[in-house]
Amino acid sequence: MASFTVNRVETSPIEGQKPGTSGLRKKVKVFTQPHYLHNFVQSTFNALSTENVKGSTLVVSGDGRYYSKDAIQIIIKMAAANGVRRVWVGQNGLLSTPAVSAVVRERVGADGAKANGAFILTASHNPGGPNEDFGIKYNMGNGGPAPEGITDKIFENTKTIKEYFIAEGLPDVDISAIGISNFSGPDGQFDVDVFDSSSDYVKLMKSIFDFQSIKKLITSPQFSFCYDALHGVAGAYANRIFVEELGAKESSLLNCVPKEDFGGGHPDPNLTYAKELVARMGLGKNPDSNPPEFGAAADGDADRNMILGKRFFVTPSDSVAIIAANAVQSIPYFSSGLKGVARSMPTSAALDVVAKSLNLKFFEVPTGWKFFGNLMDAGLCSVCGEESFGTGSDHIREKDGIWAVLAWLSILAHKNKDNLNGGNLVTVEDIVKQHWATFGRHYYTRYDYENVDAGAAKELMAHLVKLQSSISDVNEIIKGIRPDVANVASADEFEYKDPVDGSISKHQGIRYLFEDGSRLVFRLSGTGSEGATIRLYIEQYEKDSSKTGRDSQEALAPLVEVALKLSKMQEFTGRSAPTVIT
Ligand code: VG1
Ligand code: CO
Repeated sequence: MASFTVNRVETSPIEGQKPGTSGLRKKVKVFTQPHYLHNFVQSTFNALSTENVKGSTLVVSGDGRYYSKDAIQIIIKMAAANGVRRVWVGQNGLLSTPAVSAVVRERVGADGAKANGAFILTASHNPGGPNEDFGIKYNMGNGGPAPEGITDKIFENTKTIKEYFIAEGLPDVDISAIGISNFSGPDGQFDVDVFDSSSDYVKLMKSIFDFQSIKKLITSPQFSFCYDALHGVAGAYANRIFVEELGAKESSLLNCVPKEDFGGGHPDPNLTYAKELVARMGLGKNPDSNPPEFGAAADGDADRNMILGKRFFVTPSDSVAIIAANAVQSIPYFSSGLKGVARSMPTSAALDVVAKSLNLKFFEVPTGWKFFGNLMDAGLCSVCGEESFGTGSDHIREKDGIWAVLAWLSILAHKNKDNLNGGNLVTVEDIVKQHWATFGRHYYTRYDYENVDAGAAKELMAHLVKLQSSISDVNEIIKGIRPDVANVASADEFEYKDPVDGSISKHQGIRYLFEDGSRLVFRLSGTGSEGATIRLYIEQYEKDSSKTGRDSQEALAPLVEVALKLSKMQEFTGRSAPTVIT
């Protein structure tokens, strides 16, 4: 057994190591500066309680983006030096974000160990490569992202750090080969356990869904299927689940080989960046002529999902509402009922309407998955979602891209259980339109202005807050822009009091709430690595089922005009159009 000693390295604080919506995300060039990653990892160890470090079990893996392999070796050496007992690494350093959550919650090591926490190495939907982004975040023993109490502490530690500990002499571990390596250090034995990236996750999915009925759907000649991993880590799961377990054709998988640079693309599953899938599904500029019945895509770390039907886009806000409305009948895991549902504030109120009609507990939380975890741990929430292509449940404590696809396939399988021998297929579009007919439709769109000048973005937000002091002035301005738009009833900055631990999160987005239920929301992104990204969310409710079939950009045009003029978007940012419209 190789032995190692501990090196104490002097360091000094590095500016800007504040974790954002989901961890610390920066350019690779920033992360590879001397001490940069080390400072953040040591600051995290120092923010945790002793039992989560000394003698603990730590998962370290991620979406496989550029710099992950080096980062994993550094974190292993720092874990050893800080008295961690064992580090678990997915083969080749690959674990999707939901799989990390599943591993933390479910995996039992050969020696009976359970994980105390995890470092997830990902910048999610941001591009990867030597000139692109890297990221790191810490998840707790419940499998969910560290709450703000911990991330604030980490940030404070980064501002005062003087030293870190690393076992420089520990040899690099071969993370391409499954197996356990043992070492001995000053605190005793230290192990690195490299394990199969997908087996724990696949086992969990099989315990939630009825794979037999999904397989019947997928292998039926009436159905066709397509999945695009955008070269993210979802590819490591897609073949196992969709092809091996569920009988999909190999040709139904697009971009399912994980790549360090995501093939040069932007691993963000939306109508702009998932171009190939969008075309294959008969949407976009050069649509294929015979699209599949169902298509889906994932982001870099596979926690996001985009759901498409034949020539049809399902908004993520509708998706979570439809899953909630159909979960009990279609998904065995939920057969005894839902404990409650939750959405992030900017997500449309489609879920609210379902919750009301099914008499379910309902919660509205700030953006970012960490806020759902407390609700789930307290048994208050079963299904939740965000407008940003994030959907999930209390099976883990992260959003889960493949879970969302399996949920949709389950709903389709359930609705078509008597149709697969020649009857008319109930399609994705049918399900969504039926949902609108029952619950009404929330027209919804999001405008993203990426990489705008940070100062200008702040000024725009300050302008919007200032306007809120007089609603009558706001209504005056709006009447001048579009007299056909309803009056604003109230306006505020969203603030959240966690019903479980009472913690308060302020400044979580600027809201303008209209008398007819329409909403405008403005937020600054907390996941970018450069400049600022302004997100504008626009929503309008239509209850009349004869009016739910309009094109959403057309239906929302008056509100969009109000939002852009009220915020003085072009004046502040110099942008005449957003970078991405969803
Ligand atoms: C974005 C989304 C948010 C999501 C977060 C992390 O945050 O809006 O809903 O939880 O990304 O998702 P922001 O602060 O940029 O708006 V992921 O897949 O990047 O971990
Ligand atoms: Co992600």
